[in-house]
Amino acid sequence: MYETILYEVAEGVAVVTLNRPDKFNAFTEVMHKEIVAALKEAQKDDAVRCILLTGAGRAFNAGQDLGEVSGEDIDFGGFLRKRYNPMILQLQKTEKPIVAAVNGVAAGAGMSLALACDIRLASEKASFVNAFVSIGLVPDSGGCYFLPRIVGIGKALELAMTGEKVSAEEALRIGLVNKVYPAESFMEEAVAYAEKLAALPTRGIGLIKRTMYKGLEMGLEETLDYEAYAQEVAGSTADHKEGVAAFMEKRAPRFTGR
Ligand code: T3D
Repeated sequence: MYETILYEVAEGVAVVTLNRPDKFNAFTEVMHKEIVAALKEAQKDDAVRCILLTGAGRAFNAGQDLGEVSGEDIDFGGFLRKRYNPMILQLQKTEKPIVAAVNGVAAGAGMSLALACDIRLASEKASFVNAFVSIGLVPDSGGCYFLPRIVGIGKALELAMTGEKVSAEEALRIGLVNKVYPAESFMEEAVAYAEKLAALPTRGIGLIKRTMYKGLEMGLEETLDYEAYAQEVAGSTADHKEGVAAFMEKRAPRFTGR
């Protein structure tokens, strides 16, 4: 059904694999559209309670396919607004946890894509390259938004201005990724991590995601108010009732995502 990605659902997890391995999974117009479509499909499907985004072959994603644009006179603003921005906004709009399983290099907008996911898991073979500066460009696709929020402005400016490669080990040290796993068992570990998230209260997690990101933009009073609203919604879910019942009955909860 998709040309440039693979989409598979099992055990509550939709695995979206960027699938142009010979081009390091670089973005094309079709891939942008398909990622947005896959995220919408996962959002609608009650069987999906976590999304795992990864790359086929050696790379996670190398940003824009430069072969697709070289020699073209590009309207960069229009290009980004039409192709990249809707993808990044769709990641944010998806009220389910999105985990990036960074299997190899994430460069340019591929790095931005990983940054826009909620959690980043890295193979010990992964690396991050803010490659924009090497071709005279500015971090896009949310790179100027997420990178300083994740690693702090000092490190973000350093990575963006130098374009230097960050290893998985260094990425863990600076908080760019949440966990690093051995390359041999990486996908098993990443899927197991996603399955654990998928077994948690999905609506509550969706509300955590929305409220936390909103909190980045709001003052304390507004955030407190939004938390009160989000708690009203979370407090009315079956998973909240189940969580409390399980605690009182001293048993493990069985969350259904409702
Ligand atoms: O129009 C616009 O540009 C606006 C949009 C901007 C968004 C952006 O993402 S701008 C940034 C674009 N991306 C880059 O500049 C990264 C370019 N690639 C690299 O710097 C390096 O390839 C990597 C750091 C990603 C990996 O280096 P390395 O040494 O591990 O691998 P390699 O040998 O350079 O690449 C392996 C293959 O993937 C190679 O193909 P080949 O020679 O084996 O047939 C290479 O051409 C291909 N590849 C890697 N990146 C891209 C790519 N092909 C097309 N587009 C790419 N971005």
